[in-house]
Amino acid sequence: MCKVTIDGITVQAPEGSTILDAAKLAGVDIPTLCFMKEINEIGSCRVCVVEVEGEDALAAACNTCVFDGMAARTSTPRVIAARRANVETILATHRSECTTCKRSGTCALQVVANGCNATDLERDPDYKFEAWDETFPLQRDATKCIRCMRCVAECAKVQQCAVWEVSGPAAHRGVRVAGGADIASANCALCGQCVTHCPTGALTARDDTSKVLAALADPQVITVVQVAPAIRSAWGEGVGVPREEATQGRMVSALRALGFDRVYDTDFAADLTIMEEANEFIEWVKSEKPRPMFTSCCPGWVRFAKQHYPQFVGQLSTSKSPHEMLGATAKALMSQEAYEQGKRVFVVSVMPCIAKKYEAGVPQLSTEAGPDVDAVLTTREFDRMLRMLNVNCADLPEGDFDDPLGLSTGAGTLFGRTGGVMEAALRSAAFFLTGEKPDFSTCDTTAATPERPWVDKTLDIAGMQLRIAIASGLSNTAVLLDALEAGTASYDFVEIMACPGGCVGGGGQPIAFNQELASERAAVLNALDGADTLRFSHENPDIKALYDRLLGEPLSEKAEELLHTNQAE
Ligand code: HC1
Ligand code: SF4
Repeated sequence: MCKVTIDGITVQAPEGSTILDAAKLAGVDIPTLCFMKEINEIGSCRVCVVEVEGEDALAAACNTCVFDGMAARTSTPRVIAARRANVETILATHRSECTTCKRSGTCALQVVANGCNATDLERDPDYKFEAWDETFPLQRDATKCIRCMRCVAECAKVQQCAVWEVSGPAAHRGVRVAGGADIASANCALCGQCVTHCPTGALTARDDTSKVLAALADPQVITVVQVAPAIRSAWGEGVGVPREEATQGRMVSALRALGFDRVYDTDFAADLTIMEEANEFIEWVKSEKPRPMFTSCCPGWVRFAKQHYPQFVGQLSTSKSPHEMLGATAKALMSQEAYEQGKRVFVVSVMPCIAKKYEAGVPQLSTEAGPDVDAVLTTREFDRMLRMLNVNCADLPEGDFDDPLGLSTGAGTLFGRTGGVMEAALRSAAFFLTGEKPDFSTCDTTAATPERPWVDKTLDIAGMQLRIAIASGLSNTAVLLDALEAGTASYDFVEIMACPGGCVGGGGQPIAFNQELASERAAVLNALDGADTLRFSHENPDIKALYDRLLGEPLSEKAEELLHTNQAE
């Protein structure tokens, strides 16, 4: 232990702690910008500088280790002046347009600049605008990049994709797509983790709100909105409604207040996915097909598999992801009547995800009624629309989803967190195999470790020993896939989610600087599941009604036509 004094407060800090760690123990807040614990500790922004007694140079608190007897001051006039000068250097090449920037209000640079009174600016007007494909779901504005390297580290270390690099001649050195590639061909999984870890507005998602507003204003269009499981855990964050008041019912009323004609629930379609996927899995385990079968509802994972592990693509479930299933079903049920009225159906998905914007445009994910989904909004765009239309979210009444695609079970809700698809699928698969409700939970699995960063379990179902595994985050996924490839791990069924923690931690979720909120949001979904009277997808009465009315039975010809696709194509 080291005895360390920060601003006159003495604490005992473990050997190897940084000044930032010790300050935390002392309850002293030091601003940071580029720092991400264990991911980006390069001290490049110099915002966290402090004065260490007996040393001439200021030290970066994020990567300077403490020593026994160290005394540091975090807000001397010299520190404040240096911090302000460092921030002003960043601002000199940053195109500040805070009134219109998408990150206004959640921008870490804005907060730090305000906090150190950085007002006396000499701006470099020679902003480096760089061409970018405006149709791509991931957008980048180089004039707002502050070269903190957080995206570089997040993409390479947490998501294994290494899309970004620092390159260019000295005067124009900056973050670029690696190898000078254009982003569309750069093996980006579209997980959006670089966006949620960017401190400024340099990285954003393509904005599709105008497209949706145009559909809402068109009297010839019947607008259908559906909302992903994870949205109900986070939508209040961007409109200032506390988590306990940002209920599912208020979320439904908020969507109705935006003017959508039908408000449906992707959770319903998650139950539908389970009907198909659980039966697909049962057929799989009874066959000689290669193991494991992989879930395929996360498009970031599907892109990653196609880009980096094509040998496993043929083992992806053919069940479409829930929002695609809901879009296809809504259009199958509504298009004829709409056509007779001279109208068309327009399906909008509100998703915590950027890759869903890509998925909606995949040609195979359409039927004769057109694309399953016409537009995808992230949670942030949903919140932006609520602010645009001045919806007073805190005062909204509790609303109910519309029939017949609105009723869901707790199993469907669990899709939004890591392990949820597996849990929902096994609840029903076990019932289909044994005729009895299982009493196991996939939550009760082995613990993940850095060397083995996934969880697994062997289940005894109907006399079969079924080995399952769950991973989230693409670096973790890569370790699991390498183990499968090497034969050091072997499973029957594997769930992968590209974003750490699953969709609750998705790249389209509201951004809170340096806070990882996935577990807090997952707790909301677990509570909804626990409180639900229906907790098995196959017990959803509206799912049964849909099979009676339209689909026949799971894996029927009609179900294959509407609800399945070939990801290997
Ligand atoms: Fe997800 Fe899914 S759970 S992919 O993680 O299968 O985005 O929430 O909507 O479609 O249901 C995301 C979340 C979401 C689909 C479902
Ligand atoms: Fe990397 Fe994901 Fe960002 Fe693509 S979206 S650049 S894979 S972090």
